[in-house]
This record gives sequence, C-alpha cells and structure tokens, in this order.
Amino acid sequence: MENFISVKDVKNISALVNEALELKKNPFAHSELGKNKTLGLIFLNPSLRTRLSTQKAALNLGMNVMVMNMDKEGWALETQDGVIMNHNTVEHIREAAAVMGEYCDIIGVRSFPRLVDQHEDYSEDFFNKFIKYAGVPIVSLESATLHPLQSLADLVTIEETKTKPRPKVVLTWAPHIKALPQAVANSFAEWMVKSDVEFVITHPEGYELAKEFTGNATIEYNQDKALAGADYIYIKNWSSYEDYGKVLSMDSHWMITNEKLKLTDNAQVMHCLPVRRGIELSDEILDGPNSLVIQEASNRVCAAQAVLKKMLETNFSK
Ligand code: AN0
Ligand code: CP
Repeated sequence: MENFISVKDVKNISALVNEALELKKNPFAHSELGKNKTLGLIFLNPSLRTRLSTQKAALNLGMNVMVMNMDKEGWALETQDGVIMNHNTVEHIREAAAVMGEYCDIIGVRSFPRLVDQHEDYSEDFFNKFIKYAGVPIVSLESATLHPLQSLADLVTIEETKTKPRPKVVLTWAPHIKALPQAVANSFAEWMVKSDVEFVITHPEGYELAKEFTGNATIEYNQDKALAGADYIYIKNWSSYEDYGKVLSMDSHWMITNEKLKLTDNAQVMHCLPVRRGIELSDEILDGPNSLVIQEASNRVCAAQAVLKKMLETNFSK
C-alpha cells in the first residue's frame, strides 16, 4: 500500500480488517517497525478522533509524530497554478507540500470540501496536488469526498460484533443544522458494497450520493422500510450532492429513536462522531445498550495502525 486515500488502495480488505483485529489484541507487537520514521499529521480542519487515534497508532509502531494545525498555525495555501499571489494566500502548495515531504516519511492530511463547487471538490484537486508535490506516501485523514480510516474502523467494528455471517447494514441520513460533507457516507458506502453484508441506503429524495461510491447498493426512500430487519444502523448527515452543498431537509422524523429501533432486528447503532444530540441522534439511543459509537471510535486506533503498518512495510522495508 503506497498511499491510503480510498478503498481502492487496499488489495485485500478482509486481510486488513484481520490485521487491525490482531493489532487491537497486541498493539506493541511491531513497535520497532516505525523506528526513526516520522509521521506528519496536517489538519486543515478540526478533529478529535482522527488526530489522537492516528497519533497513537503511529506511536504504537514506534514512529515519531509531528502534528500541525495548518488552518490555525500555518500559512494560507494557494492551490491554483499560474496565479499572481497578491491576495490572501501566502504560500503555494507546490512549496508547502514539498517542504513537509522533506521532514516526514509519511504524511496524513485532512482537508474538507468547500461545498460550493461539486466538480472542484470531487476532483480532489487539493489531495492530488498534495500527493504530487509532497513526494512521500500520503494517508487520508478525510478528504473532500472520502474518509477511509473511518470506514475501515467501521468495518472492523461490524466484523467484531456481528452475530450473523451476512448482516443487514442500513446507512441512514439524519438531520443536521449545518451543511456537512458527503465524505463519511460516500466512504462507508464504498467499503460496504465491497463487503459481505446486505447493504441498504436510506435518505430523503434529493440526498442521493454519487453513484461512483454507492455502486449497486439498494436505495430505499422510506426509512421505516429500510430499517426492517436491520442488524446495523449507520447514522450520518450529509448535504445534497445533486443540489450541491445544500441542506434540503431538517425533518426530525429521520432521527433514530427507540421507537424506530423496534422496526429492526435489535440493530446495533453506529455513528462516526462528532454527533449532535437531539438533532442527528437521540439521547436514548446514544446512552442505550445498542450504541456502538464508543467502540467504533476506539477501533480508529487499530484501523489506523493496520494502515500505517502496511504503508511502512510497502514503502520502507526491503
Ligand atoms: C465532519 C463530516 O461530516 O465530514 C467530520 C466527520 C468525521 N463532521 C462535521 O463537520 C460535524
Ligand atoms: N470520526 C472522526 O473522524 O472524528 P474527528 O473529526 O474528531 O477526527
């Protein structure tokens, strides 16, 4: 694995999941692998879980870690080529990424979409330029369109909790007061369609995700129907892809409650966090026995560790 930007970088998904589960049992088994290797974690947006879990994963592998909050502590970056930089941007991504590549052996990058121009965000221009100019392996800490470290942790969580060989997994849209990226939902869909699960996506009309990620997943506009017999409910808000970046609905009926849980096969409930209580997800579910959200966040460590281990092995061992 040279870079980790999407599921397409993974040759064998179930082997990676098993690796993560092994590392969860024995986190210090490879504490020499990353010796004298430096991971840089570059954030252009806030983070709690991704920052701490990826840092911990790297430390477990014996790596050195440097974290930079580019949005608050760095220079404003220019990404367009050929512009005369007489406005707010101070430094071009060509130099900034190249310099970071000099200091780091692997770089993790978080950069959310602007949610203004669909083409701009879905071309992953920032990430592609970062990969090109940094010249070192890059791991996504959430890009404009995908969040693969989250999806791997989600799959690990399903794998370790499932009670049926092929569980029914329902990704449901939930209300939110802000326009959020589609990245977590896109990425979850991209991983689920490649996994051995029955996968259904439910959302109000107008919230269809990009086909390139949902593939042949079943889309059901009636949430109650989608939830019937579900073993897992994966809750996430996203803004519209079609009417790009817009909030089209705040319908509170889409929030999962204990009443909705009755439609399922006692489904376990997942959310990547951060979650807004009482809007995206009810207190009774978050505080109830079916919530997996803390276990899911905990699995961010072993998921990131499996990815970093693979990247260290691919890029640095002879
Ligand atoms: C971000 C998102 O929806 O992409 C990060 C989730 C991991 N969430 C928020 O901005 C609230
Ligand atoms: N789930 C997740 O990526 O959380 P953070 O945004 O806090 O990193």
